[in-house]
Amino acid sequence: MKKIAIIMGSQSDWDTMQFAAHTLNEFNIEYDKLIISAHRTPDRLYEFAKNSSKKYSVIIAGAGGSAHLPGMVASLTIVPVLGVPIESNFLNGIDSLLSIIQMPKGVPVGTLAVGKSGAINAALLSISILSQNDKEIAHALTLYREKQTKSVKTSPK
Ligand code: RP5
Repeated sequence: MKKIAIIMGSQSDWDTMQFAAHTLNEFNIEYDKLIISAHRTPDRLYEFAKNSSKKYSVIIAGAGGSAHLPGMVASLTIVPVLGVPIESNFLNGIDSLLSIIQMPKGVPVGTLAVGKSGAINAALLSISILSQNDKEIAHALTLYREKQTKSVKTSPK
């Protein structure tokens, strides 16, 4: 089975992107985690994206600020790209969010929430995509949702 790729523009993004990795671990889904910067390592980006369809079924891409990594990767592959806007110092991630979400028509990036929630949901959405062709993953995701539902108390403490 093809893996998931978790890519990020910088080491500093790992504080957020580790939550995508933890979530994939919970489901025993194999992934690679890679630092690929669109502006600092453009050749690495090109190499990765051009070969990505051989190895990966979904790419989760975290980036902050002028966050062009997810869009650039999406321009070079038809593997689905899920973008996670990293919470930046300047605008708390609004800059990252708008950079990733505002892809002009033709090359989509599925954009998740800013920060930890986005990283976790990018992993869950990847799992949901995989579950369409894998009954075991579908079952695990259904159990995850049921457990989550049961964990919600009817009244606050
Ligand atoms: C982006 O610039 C990265 O995705 C990161 O969120 C941001 C800041 O990077 P560092 O200066 O911390 O390496 O490319």
